[in-house]
Amino acid sequence: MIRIAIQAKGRLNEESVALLREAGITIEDSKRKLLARSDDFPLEVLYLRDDDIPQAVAMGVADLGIVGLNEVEEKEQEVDTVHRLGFGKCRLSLAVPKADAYEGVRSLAGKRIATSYPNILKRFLNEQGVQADIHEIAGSVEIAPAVGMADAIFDIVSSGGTLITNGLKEVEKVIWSEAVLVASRNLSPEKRTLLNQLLFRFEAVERSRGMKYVLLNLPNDRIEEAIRILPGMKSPTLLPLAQEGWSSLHAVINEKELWKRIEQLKAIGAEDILVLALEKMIL
Ligand code: PRT
Ligand code: ZN
Repeated sequence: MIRIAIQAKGRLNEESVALLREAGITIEDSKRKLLARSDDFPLEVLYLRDDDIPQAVAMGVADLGIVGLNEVEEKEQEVDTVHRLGFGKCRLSLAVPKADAYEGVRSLAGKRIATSYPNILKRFLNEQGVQADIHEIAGSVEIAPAVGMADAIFDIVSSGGTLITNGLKEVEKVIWSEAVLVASRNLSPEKRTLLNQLLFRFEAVERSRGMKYVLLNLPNDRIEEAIRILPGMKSPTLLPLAQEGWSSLHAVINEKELWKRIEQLKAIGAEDILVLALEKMIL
């Protein structure tokens, strides 16, 4: 049995649950419970606030955790970051009021900076050799300058819309974050095996994201060209059709290039093109 801590509610909750589900791990629907068991994998889910996940994993209260890299870096707990999960992407940035002059990090010397991430900010300012007054606040950081609580802020930015709404401009992008899988450093061999099984499943899910399975028929003398249109494939599958001189070709294509490739394939004589959703890619 392995225990994974995920965010109880908030931005990472839904995608964390979805990732487990796509990896074939369903969890009893128990919004009110702190701990829930999976029926189809020896796994328990512990629902926590994201701030508490790094420590829970470091202490061994949970074996694994899904949490923003920003929290891992801030909490400075002894955990291993074993996999980047590709969702919850954001950055931690410094921002100042729009009208303020800004000429590099030195402009922040002696200023008061409001943040919920004092440790990351402290490390950054030390690296830059800049002394400033770090003012830790738990939330609504972006209003601090307008109410006279700070001269600058250091906070999470995603689209940048919140900064604009609050009359601020982003002046330094300090770290990039996304949801990561963290693991305790003292996993038993049994738990390490379960972690490896989980990672194998997560990777299969990630690989299939944005990919489509394409089947088409084409004349045999066009096969070479078709293979050139489908780069990156080790070797597409070819099956002879009952109709003399024709074959069926199966390939995996990234959704982003799907239409371009299909037009090229049509141009060389491909017919009866089927595009199917791809569930999992296991290599
Ligand atoms: O209750 P709990 O403590 O668990 O949740 P929380 O309120 O501390 O965190 P939550 O759910 O807001 O965010 C969880 C994690 O999501 C963060 O730690 C980040 O890793 C990640 N994440 C990704 C974000 C954002 N994007 C994001 N945009 N977290 C917060 N924001 C905020 C940002 O601070 C800004 O105020 O959303 C606002 C909108 O951002 P813009 O730039 O798109 O306007
Ligand atoms: Zn939090």
